[in-house]
Amino acid sequence: MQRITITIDDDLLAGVDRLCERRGYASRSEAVRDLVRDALAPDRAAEGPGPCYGTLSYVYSHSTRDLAKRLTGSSHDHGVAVANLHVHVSHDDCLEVAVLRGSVESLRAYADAITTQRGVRYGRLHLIPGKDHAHGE
Ligand code: NI
Repeated sequence: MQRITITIDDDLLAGVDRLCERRGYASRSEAVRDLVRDALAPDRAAEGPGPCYGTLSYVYSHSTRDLAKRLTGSSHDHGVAVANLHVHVSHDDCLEVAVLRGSVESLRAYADAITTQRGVRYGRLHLIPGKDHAHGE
């Protein structure tokens, strides 16, 4: 562990303190470490050897014509989705969370194929470095 000193304006620091309060971080340092980890995760996933993991979450309207069928088709074509969670959130909308495994490029391509479909909203890909353990960082 190294100690660094950073300069931060009052508003931003107030935001950090609110984040600590809301999420229950024991210290500002822990909050900042998590923010940096989050920011670096896509780069580290891309740099690391072997496959990475990710989650793709999105909401879609199952009443959009053939959308569910097309989404399932994309899953089969890309072969990166290893698990899926489906929740009916309202009469029209479904929330889907797919756990993905593969190269960063294949995960991004899959996410693009899904989230650009008409009727898909709030698509968000979260890349997670595959190889190294985050414990004790
Ligand atoms: Ni549903």
